[in-house]
Amino acid sequence: MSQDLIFHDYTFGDKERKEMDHDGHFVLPGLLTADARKRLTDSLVHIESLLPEGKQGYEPNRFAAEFDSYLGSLIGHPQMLKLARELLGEEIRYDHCVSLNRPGGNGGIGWHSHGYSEDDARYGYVRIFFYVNGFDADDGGLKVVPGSHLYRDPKIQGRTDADLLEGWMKDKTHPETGKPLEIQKMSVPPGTVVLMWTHAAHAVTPRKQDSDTRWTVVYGYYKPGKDPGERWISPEFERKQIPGTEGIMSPY
Ligand SMILES: O=C(O)CCC(=O)C(=O)O
Ligand SMILES: [Fe+2]
Repeated sequence: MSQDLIFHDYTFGDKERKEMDHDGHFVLPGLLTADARKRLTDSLVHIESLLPEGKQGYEPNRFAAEFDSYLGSLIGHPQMLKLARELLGEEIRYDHCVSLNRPGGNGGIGWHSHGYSEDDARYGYVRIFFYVNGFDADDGGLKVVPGSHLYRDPKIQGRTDADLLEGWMKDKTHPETGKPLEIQKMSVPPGTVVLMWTHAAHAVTPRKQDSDTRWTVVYGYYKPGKDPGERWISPEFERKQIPGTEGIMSPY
């Protein structure tokens, strides 16, 4: 491989696939190589340094791959493409690359889901989160509701856990088991990659005041054929020739 490896070896076979389809997400603990973690941290520090000068509507965090060549190079990295294709099939498109750095005191984010192809489950959309330095459940920690993605509801909302429990989750069960849906609070080691179907309910707990920054970046890919809505990609970047991205930058 001409590029440096970003992932250690991993297994994503039938069993793992079933688990992802059942839960809505799949965790690959410590998947990122030490080299990738180092370079990602440098890139995410770089993005953070650009924020004060950032232009509204074209923010360095929201268009992160356009402001940092290493982050841009990962869109078409052979291991990234292999992973995205294992999830979505051969035909894939890039949607966005957003830095999700959360410094000490960051408030996290409330419960929500995202959308794509609500009417046809054959068209998948996946977020690939790189949790470069990991997180603890109570410190910038990702929370999920296994099975919530099966409702394909792009508008799940809840400010707090209680809001979600009394709101969207009320009386809802896992469509495959019939058991009540439950909130799951995750803790993951450095270098963890989390895969998540777009309709999965998720939220993030606040980062503690005295904690260091949680370094995170996410890449979104989907199976083309449906309207992807507004993609966070500039027309210039869509046309840019980045090795490995041939054919995956257009919306359809
Ligand atoms: O910061 C995170 O861990 C999750 C952010 C998020 O909800 C997203 O990128 O869709
Ligand atoms: Fe989200």
